[in-house]
Amino acid sequence: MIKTLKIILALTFLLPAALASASLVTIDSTTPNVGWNYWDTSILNTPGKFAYWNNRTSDASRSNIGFYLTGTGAFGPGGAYYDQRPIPTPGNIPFWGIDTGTNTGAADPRFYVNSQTKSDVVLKLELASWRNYNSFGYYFDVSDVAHSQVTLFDALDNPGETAVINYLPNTEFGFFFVAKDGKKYFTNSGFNSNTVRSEQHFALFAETSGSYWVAVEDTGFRYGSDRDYNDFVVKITPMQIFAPPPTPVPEAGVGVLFLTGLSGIIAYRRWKRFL
Ligand SMILES: [Ca+2]
Ligand SMILES: [Ca+2]
Ligand SMILES: [Ca+2]
Repeated sequence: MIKTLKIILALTFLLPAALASASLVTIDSTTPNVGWNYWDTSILNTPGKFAYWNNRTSDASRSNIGFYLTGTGAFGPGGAYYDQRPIPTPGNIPFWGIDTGTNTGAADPRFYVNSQTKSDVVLKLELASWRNYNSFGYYFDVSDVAHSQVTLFDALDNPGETAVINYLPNTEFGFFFVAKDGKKYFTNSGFNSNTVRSEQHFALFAETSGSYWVAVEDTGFRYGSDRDYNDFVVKITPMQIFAPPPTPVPEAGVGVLFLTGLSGIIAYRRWKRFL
């Protein structure tokens, strides 16, 4: 009995922690029918199938963002980009987009992020002939896009370099990208340069850990784009900056208990009754 209760107690502590990390970042969008899309690695065998980022690339074959995240194709053992694979490999994690109806798997033309913390950003991949020219950042005032842009990585930054997104309390923010040809892209694609307006050049993938990946396509869809979304890829990890104060332990002598929530306290009291 005690053993079972200990397991319940352990799960009670783990669950709020998991929920807390998952809720550090939310996605803001007013587009109908959007949500997280789950995908099977088999779609990668058929370019154009299901996901808007699943296309034939002009880099080494089988290297779009789906192959990168799953460490397969050109990112698998013996592949042309094996040494650029992510470690650990996040796998076929869900992407943000239309998730119901006839357009399931299509891009959401407008989305923002809302984070409860500041975040670590790591530049992970640049598979693009424009890699020494492109730049990337975020905009923190969606009503004043022109004056609220913060560049995180400029043209000569390379994979492995890091940056930080400052804590933006209760603020929607988006990402922007400036390509070699001067075209500018935003996660709200209505702000894009004239000739590429409303094209979604970002793909957002989420890990259960709370980290997320932003993958960018750097070429306008009417200007020879291959829509492989591997041209510029970052991993973003929210950092918990406000630790809740520790809850006083009601009685001494039962060991050190890290009770962080009401459910933990209730579980503890129920456990005590069995002693
Ligand atoms: Ca670069
Ligand atoms: Ca591309
Ligand atoms: Ca590419």
